[in-house]
Amino acid sequence: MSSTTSLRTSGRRQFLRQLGRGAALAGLMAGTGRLMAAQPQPQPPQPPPSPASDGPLKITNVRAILTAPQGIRLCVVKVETSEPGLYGLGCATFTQRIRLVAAAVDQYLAPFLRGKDPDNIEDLWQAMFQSSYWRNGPVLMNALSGVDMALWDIKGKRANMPLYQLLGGRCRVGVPLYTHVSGSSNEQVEERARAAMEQGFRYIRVQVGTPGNATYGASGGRGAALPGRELLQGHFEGNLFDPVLYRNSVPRLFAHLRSALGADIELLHDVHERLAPIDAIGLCKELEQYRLFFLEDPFAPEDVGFFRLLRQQCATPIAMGELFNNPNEWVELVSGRLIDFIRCHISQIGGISMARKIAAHCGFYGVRTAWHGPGDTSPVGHAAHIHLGLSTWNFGVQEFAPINDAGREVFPGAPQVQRGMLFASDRPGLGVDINETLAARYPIRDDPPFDLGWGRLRGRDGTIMRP
Ligand code: GCO
Ligand code: MG
Repeated sequence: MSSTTSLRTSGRRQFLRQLGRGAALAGLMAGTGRLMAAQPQPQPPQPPPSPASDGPLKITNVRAILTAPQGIRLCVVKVETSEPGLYGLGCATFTQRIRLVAAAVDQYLAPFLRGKDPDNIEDLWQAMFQSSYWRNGPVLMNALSGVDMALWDIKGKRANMPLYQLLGGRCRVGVPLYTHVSGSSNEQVEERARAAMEQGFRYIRVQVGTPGNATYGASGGRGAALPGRELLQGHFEGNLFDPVLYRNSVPRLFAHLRSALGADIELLHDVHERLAPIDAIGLCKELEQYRLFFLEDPFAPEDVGFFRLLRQQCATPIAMGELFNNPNEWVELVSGRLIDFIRCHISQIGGISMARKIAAHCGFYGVRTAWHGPGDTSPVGHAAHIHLGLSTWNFGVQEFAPINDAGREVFPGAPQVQRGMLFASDRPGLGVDINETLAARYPIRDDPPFDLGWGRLRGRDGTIMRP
């Protein structure tokens, strides 16, 4: 071997070691010719040691914690560091496929992250994102988001500041929430909406069931009673949903609520992508007179092309985004001013780092934030919403699902609602902890009725409907 070849070979080895990737990657990339061009890299300057430890701060472990204190399966990522007692938490809840997220965290991200500097959040984000080559799917994005939030939590703890301070400081005192109100009749929805108003909520999402129809977000039966149900027996399992019954029930609900509750309360509604696009357009037009705060998910993410048509026809404010996980899904919807509220699930999109970028992008186009905050968000995730909500000027409203006593025990510092708002504590970082001993007392269950409930909504002729 000539000395030049040996120099090149040893430089290449050093390069691979620096990348921490080894022979497998070399094999994968051998055909590209990129490695042949690699020259020995100069060593980067060493970062100053962390004041609280002997050497530079390092990630020592990363793991997924699965728990279900409220019966809903939650995934929290814990990132531990070389500084004793310094760790961060993030929400990675994709409840429908939660064990896959845990595997992505434990088996892929943990070995990738161990030994790295937790301070370099953006760099680690990009490295994790690129590390699977195929990217932007919900499993990997949830895993990455959980780590991202945990890194921000660590940074807040290191700075000894609540996270909103690092995100630019407060734009408001608290974060106004919308609450969910549903019922099996318009009168029941009205009664429950009044109770929510008495508790101080100024934004209320209303959903009404129609008897026997498996309407999203409302009681009224799982579809068993709809005439024609027996035709499906023996052919298909599932819950019956009739879009016509649903479509007709919504304007009646809003007519009732506006006459009963007046014009001053903000009302919202979630279509949950359940109508054919043209029917959703018709619904938006009919609802315009009731002045909704927003109507959510009128179209499925696959049908975003209809937003332009909708915009030309009515001024019902539109919220969209909980199913998004790829920038291609929101960039042009926002810059085209085709929606009014972005409501991504922040553990689907890349955590706090990506949520900040989205919020900033939206700010230029008059689009406000309304991050997705259903029951399948951990208290750690809800806390992230508070810090984003406090520090984002173009904030709109925040969704929140109540946390029960078990949830509060498992997650000390879990956010508390006061008069329809959430407030940040002065604890550093996200401000929510996890008691792992208690979390283990609420193990997640593989839950066939829940798991199989998704993907078996059927129309009267047995056709699969959107969830
Ligand atoms: C909402 C959502 C949720 C989702 C749920 C899926 O607006 O709150 O639509 O209820 O259906 O998060 O797991
Ligand atoms: Mg929704």
